[in-house]
Amino acid sequence: MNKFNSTDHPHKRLNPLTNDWVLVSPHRSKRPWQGQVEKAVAAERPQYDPTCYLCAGNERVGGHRNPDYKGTFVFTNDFSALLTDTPDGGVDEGSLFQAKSESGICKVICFSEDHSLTIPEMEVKDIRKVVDVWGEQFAELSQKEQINYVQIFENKGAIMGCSNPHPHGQIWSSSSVPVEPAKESETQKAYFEKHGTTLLGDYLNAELAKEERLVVQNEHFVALVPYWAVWPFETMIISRRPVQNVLELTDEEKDGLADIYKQLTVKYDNLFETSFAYSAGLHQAPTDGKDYPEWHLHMHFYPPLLRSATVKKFMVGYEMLATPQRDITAEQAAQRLRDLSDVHYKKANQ
Ligand code: H2U
Ligand code: ZN
Repeated sequence: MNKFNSTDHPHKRLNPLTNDWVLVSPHRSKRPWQGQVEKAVAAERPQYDPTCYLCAGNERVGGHRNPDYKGTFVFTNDFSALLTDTPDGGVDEGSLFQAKSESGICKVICFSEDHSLTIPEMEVKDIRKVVDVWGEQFAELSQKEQINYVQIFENKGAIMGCSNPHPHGQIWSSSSVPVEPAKESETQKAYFEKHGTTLLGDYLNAELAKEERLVVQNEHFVALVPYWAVWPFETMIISRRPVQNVLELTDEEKDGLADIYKQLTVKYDNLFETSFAYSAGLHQAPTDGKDYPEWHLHMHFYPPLLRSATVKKFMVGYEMLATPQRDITAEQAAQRLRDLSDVHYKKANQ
């Protein structure tokens, strides 16, 4: 047998942030594809939609009316998954029946009054306003005794379960640290204790030297396809300077975050010439008042599309029962994204 190489041979890769593995089957991306390849023809959206519950001046499902806002607008989710007045307690019936009370605050952030826009179509200066809202909300929520973790995220596109195309994101803040950030907290701590540097700082330096998986970058942030990516075009945005949370970002770094958010999502839209769906969000240190020098702020993007505007990757079968699996390698995905134009296709086609 010839020598192993990761562009031809099946292998598994470790995600050092979660200690999970992903199976990579690069030989399979050479197999013929006979499924459909379609462009999604999305109707142009108006700048104002009288039936949209996020547009300025409109009434929401819960009966509240949105103000006549310009730019960003934040409100408490009318159907919050977590509530502030949940009593302490739980279920403790041996090792098989365990439950713990959880409380928290959920908010919705409208990114713009313009119903027709999405992040890749917004101006960097307006995305910067979104970054500022993240900072304000993080500051406010993290000060609350009861809130020990703040999850900022964006669900984009109907196939990600997003209920409304109006540009918006959400914040769910909770009394305990949820599963994914809890895993990352442990791995980053162990790494920091061993090496005295952040896991993601060292990882970023290694990726900058290899140049195989980089997608876009600016002075303060780098977007790349992580070595251990699970979703076909999964990416991460990592700050060049290790910071624990958005509050530590300088003004220039906040501009940098807005800029790379746009750069990356323009590439995404250009990939299949469609408004590219994803779930994305920031991972930051817990907000329980302790210091977390090991925590390195980053943003994950988990997009489901695989082959066209309509063909998505399904996490089923082996993925559900055994281990997530991908065909196209992280390196191939990064190369495809990198090679795309940095001008949004709608602008280019005008
Ligand atoms: P998506 O980001 O997944 O589309 O969710 C939108 C949120 O908006 C969802 O959590 C909330 C829903 O509870 N919402 C309101 O708070 N008020 C409304 O009038 C409708 C939707
Ligand atoms: Zn709207």
